[in-house]
Amino acid sequence: FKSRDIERRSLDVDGLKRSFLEWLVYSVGKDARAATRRDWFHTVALAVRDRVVDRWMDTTRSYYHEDAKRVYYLSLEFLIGRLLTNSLSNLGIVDECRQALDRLGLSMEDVVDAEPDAALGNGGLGRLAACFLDSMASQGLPGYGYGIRYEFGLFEQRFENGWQVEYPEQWLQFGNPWEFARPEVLYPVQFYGRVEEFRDSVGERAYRWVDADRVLAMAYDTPVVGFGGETINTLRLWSARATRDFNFGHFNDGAYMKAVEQKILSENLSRVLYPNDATETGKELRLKQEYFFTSASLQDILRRYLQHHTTFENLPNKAAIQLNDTHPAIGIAELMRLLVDQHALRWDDAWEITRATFAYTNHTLLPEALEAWPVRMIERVLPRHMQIIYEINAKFLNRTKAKAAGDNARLSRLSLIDERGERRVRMGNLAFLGSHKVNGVSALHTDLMKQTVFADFHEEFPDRINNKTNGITPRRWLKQANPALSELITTRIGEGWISDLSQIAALREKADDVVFREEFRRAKRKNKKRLAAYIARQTGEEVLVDSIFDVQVKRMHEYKRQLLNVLHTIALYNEMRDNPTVSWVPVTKVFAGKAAPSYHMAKLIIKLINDVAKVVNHDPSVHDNLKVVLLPNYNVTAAEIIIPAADLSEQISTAGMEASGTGNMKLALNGALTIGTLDGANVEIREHVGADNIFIFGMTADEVNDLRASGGFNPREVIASNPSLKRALDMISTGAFSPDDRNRYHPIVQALTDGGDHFLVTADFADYCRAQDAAMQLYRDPEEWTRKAILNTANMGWFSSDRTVNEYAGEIWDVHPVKPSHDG
Ligand code: 26W
Repeated sequence: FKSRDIERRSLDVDGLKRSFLEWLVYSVGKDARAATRRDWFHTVALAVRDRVVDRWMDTTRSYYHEDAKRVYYLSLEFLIGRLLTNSLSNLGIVDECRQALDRLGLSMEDVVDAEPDAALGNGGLGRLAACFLDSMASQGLPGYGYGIRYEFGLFEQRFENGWQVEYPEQWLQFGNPWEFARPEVLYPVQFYGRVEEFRDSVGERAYRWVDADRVLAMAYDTPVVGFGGETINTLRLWSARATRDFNFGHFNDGAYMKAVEQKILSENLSRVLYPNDATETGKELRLKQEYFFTSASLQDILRRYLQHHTTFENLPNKAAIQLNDTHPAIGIAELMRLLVDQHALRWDDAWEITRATFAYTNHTLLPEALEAWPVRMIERVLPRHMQIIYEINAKFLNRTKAKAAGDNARLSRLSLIDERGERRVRMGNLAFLGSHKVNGVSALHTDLMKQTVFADFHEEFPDRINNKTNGITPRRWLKQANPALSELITTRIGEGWISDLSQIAALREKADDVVFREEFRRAKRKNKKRLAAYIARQTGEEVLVDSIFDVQVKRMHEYKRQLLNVLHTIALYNEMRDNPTVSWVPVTKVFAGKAAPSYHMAKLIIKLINDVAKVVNHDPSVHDNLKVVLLPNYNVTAAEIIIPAADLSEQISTAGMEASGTGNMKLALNGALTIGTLDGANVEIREHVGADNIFIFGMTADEVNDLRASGGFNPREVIASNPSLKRALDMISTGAFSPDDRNRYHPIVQALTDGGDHFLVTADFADYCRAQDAAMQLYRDPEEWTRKAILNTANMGWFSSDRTVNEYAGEIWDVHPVKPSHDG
């Protein structure tokens, strides 16, 4: 027993190898001859998990013994991607594992590639949550992630005839070696029913929620390995389980099967992630998902708190709950319900505790993304919560200044209920009111929050809104994804940058070192070869490694303006055809991203990119100087291959519309130069990397605002005055890229012309082309390009999510690192 015990912890090559063989036989149930790559992945993951478990329990025990204040990050999305390389790297045993596999005749890459990508998120918001988990664990902060264990993650995207087609993402199909099922951690969550009023023991009016349907939330825990392996935190995801209680009426009716069917249906709650990024559909199942995981998480948080406390006044000193957008905002009403109805607190005390415990992060200002649930729906699904929301609203509106001033318009804007049309609950207002701090995710976005959606609330509560500019984890996005560059960096400045990215500033002086530049280019070239091979495998297209890799990877959305990039591509194609004797800088346009399945315009843009690629890539008159590729199924795993290989990073949203962006940070950290608008965090990236080392173009957020306020502009005039834009648009509209269906792109052309060009694509086109030309000219001078690329990497230290999380910890959560004791 003792020796096996040691075996499970051993971090050397021999110990790992013996563990692998043991796990393969006794847990996977195969011998080495019969094992598939997937069997080996499961084997290695289980052996690595062994190396984590003791430290995980130590960490949890230390938090418990110190009764440390914890932070709970409530998020409907965690876009974590693969975990094997991440765990090995944070444990510091990548090489040992590679050697152990080598001795077994296996390739580490093959084993790593057998892991499915955990895509429990749509895009930026979900990935941010995953970066925060890594940063909290890496800094010893007592942070828990709470979310849903979706059986199906974000859909798998394939292209069929150039169109996006969605397939279910069955990431759990072959089991998940990282998670621990906790069948004993089970909480009831109710829906529907009605509210009964009664008199409590002291004769006060009280309420209970009765005749409700019940579902159980069952916990699955995944260890979150911090860098260095000191702290191992927990990501707890809830899965819906049917209750065992039966409706006896059904038995008597002989409807046993019907009763069982109802139970089975209740498990649909955790079946699938909604694939909408920034469009709210108002579906009842979605509301139920939000309440399901929020209620289970709050019950769990209170249970943990009550291990050390008997009253609730200390809850805000022991728990900080961060709402990742409004998706868990119903938690404010739920905590009130738990405190008032179940624990008999007085309303005002409960409200004070609730507000001191919650904080809310806003991730978008797009009106179509702001959650507003119909009152009728909440009344039906969560009747007691609707009452509580009314009560919160009444008390708030009664004491606002607007009331005194008789400013009814302002009162109705502050109200939790939107009374225009069908009455709806504004979840953003609820989240704001129920939180002690509300933050935006970049300096510009936070300013715009104060000026737009939350202007009235900001006036009412001037200290509540604050900024926390997003960040990214340097472990996954530099160390793991870009071994070539990270090894080079470490040879020059040591490895302190991995846990303190500000140290990467030491590379600044290396920008003038001709030898370092050569090595930096060599690392980039290696990554570009890797991407070229990936492109060939995925699309069959051969691209020039020496071309500019011009990369736009993100969700497909009109505001992100992939169309602007496509129009430039077509204009460049025309120029190259018109001037075949000019020596062009070869360009490879790399696109990747998913469209929401119901977002027809975004899907049409995908088809357009594929159609343009087909024409351009097969036109011999451009001599391979231009290639266009749209990579399928963009996810964290694909990002790890694409981002380190990029030369140019496209961050070209209409100013004022991208809350922050985080892909912009990943690309710049990996030495890509940004071409972008002054939107989101691009503004701060420019400040850090220097205006000389970034290509900024286009209207500012203020200019966009003014233009729209003054009644917009006439895209027809802009188009008529720009021949290359006119020609590109004419080609699209006359079917040059869609000879099989010449009207296919009518909706796109329409939106850019008579539709008024809401996203100002035509308005920014000329300046975008100017910036693109400047980038192409600079690329002709490899030394100068590399110098700027190095300065990008060197100046991105501030954008570490360690810095972001520390700001949250100090200014919102008041949580502090805990050093786990590892001596039992
Ligand atoms: C279904 C409704 C809905 C509404 C909003 C789904 C998803 C959202 C998210 C807020 C969209 C999102 O991911 N926002 C992104 O958040 C990132 C992290 O803060 C920012 O970097 C991006 O700019 C922002 O678009």
